[in-house]
Amino acid sequence: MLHFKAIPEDYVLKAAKCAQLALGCSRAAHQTALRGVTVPNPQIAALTPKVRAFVERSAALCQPEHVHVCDGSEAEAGALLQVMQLQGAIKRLPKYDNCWLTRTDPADVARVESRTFICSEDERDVVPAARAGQKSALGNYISPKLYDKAISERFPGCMRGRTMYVIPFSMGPVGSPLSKIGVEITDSPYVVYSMRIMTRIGSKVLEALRKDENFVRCLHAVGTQGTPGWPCDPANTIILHKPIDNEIVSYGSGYGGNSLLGKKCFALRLGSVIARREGWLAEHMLIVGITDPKGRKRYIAAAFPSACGKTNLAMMTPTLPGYKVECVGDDIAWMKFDENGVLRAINPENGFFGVAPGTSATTNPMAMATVFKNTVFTNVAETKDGGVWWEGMSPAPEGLTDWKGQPFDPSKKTPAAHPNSRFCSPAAQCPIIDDNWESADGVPISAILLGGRRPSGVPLVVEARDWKHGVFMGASMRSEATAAAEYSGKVVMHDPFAMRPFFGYNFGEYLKHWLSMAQPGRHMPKIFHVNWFRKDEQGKFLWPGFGENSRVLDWVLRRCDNEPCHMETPLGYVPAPGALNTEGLKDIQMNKLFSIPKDFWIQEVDAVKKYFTEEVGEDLPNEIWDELDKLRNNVQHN
Ligand code: OXD
Ligand code: MN
Repeated sequence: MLHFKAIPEDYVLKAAKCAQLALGCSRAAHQTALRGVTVPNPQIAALTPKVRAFVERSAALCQPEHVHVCDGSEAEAGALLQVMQLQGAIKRLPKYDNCWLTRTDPADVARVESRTFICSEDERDVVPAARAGQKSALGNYISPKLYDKAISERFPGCMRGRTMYVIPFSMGPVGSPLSKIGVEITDSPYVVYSMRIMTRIGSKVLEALRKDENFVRCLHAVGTQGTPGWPCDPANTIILHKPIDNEIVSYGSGYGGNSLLGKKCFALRLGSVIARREGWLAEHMLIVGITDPKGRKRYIAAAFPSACGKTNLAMMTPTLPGYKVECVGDDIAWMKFDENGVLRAINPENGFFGVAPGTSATTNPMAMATVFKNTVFTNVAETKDGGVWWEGMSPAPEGLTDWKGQPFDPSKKTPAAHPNSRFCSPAAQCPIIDDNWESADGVPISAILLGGRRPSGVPLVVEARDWKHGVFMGASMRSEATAAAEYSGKVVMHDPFAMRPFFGYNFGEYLKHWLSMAQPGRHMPKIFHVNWFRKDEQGKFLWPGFGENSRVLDWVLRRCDNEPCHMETPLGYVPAPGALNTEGLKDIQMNKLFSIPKDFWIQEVDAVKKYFTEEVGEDLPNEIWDELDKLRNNVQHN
């Protein structure tokens, strides 16, 4: 709970009345409107007592000039765009339909993992045994005392002179038994506009709250430093989660996962805690539907770290004849076994916040067909005809303006678009959005893929022998760092289940939770590890990737049918000779793609052992130690 002093009785009513005028009217007009207003605002009246209490406490703390409760209407969206243009926060991209460009402060361009914390009374709730009292790679702990201090040092008066927006939002289709509701309070119209793309917001959510009053409280403020169009406070940025209170508090950054609190903070960090409590899984996974040439449709979920091709796989254009891919989601899956023992998944999001660089008509034509309407682009380059450009889209056109607003000089090494530049587009616009993407029951999951960027040693695809082995594969995942967070360089990092930055609780307990999913009567999806990124000695990719990954999916689905098209290796099952359809592909060096170099794997086992020992310790389930021993043994006797 946040504690603040009481506020004058009619403060919110006055501010809310003013908010009727807030979007697009002058400061003087607001001040006039604030004087002596007593008429209850219908939006305020629509708030449930708990939401209203949260709004009042937040207003007392942040002292905004106005409060605006978002109804999610088109008129409101138009007004927000107007406000942002006046503030210099966005500009229209005349080349497209309702598309906008934002340039952030250059110091606020990615998630900041080092300033992202989980709060609990007991550190062990958050950090595995081996790291208690120390810095952990698997969870940043903050005590309740420091949590309160962090808030009291940043929030008092931080919205003075600004509008405080109240965004009721639903993660998942409104009313689905798998969905959850949040209320985000923010002083950033960019966040409001992005949240209306990324989640379902407004009056229909308030309506749902009347049936079930529970919601996650999300408080966000950008701070008072930064560039004129992009206020932020990089020196004091902090992202706090308190699972016990269903609370998220974020200060100082307007960007992506730091500020669109439904995404990483709610759907993954708090989501993973709620999922464990309620017996389901909240995962960093895309969800995709695949129809095979026989017309049978299956769904798979896939966990890859940030910027490793989740959006590309989720919208893949298969090259294998007769296959069709449809997209349910590109980043997050909430999955629960139903009463028939089938794992069913929803995409809790409503839009794509995709990494722009590398997206092109060749790599992801469906994303290209999605993003040029109703989209907010952030930190991409601008073309002289009012369009956008990023590295990998096409040859660089003349006359680009780079992501910092400067003329682009191709002779310099710096990119025109920031490597973590993004598009934020409504999912419904994707030409291959799945018919069931908003199904209240979710879609049935047949297989789970895990993977990362592994330039050497790791085969194209390996099937886990069973669920336990699959959980071990997830626990030992590693991947090259990307630009989605503050890391730099091509260092290979441990990223278990692609969740390292997103665990809401002790990773050892997370593994136990995954292991506990295997229960009699349940149809356990098969688990596979894939690696599209293996390179040869010259640094050239060994596998063409993108649409050609349909060949791997074909094998995966045949394995889901228990077709005996596999063979055993020390790592698990791989395609039997000739079983992976490579027809029509040239120069594929299958021996290199699937080789299992003994020295590499002995080192890999050592690295994973070191990681488990140093980062997890006694919280690591015995089953996972057993699997590691099995792997070591298999590799040594290979
Ligand atoms: C994302 C991420 O933005 O994983 O999806 O960083
Ligand atoms: Mn992600």
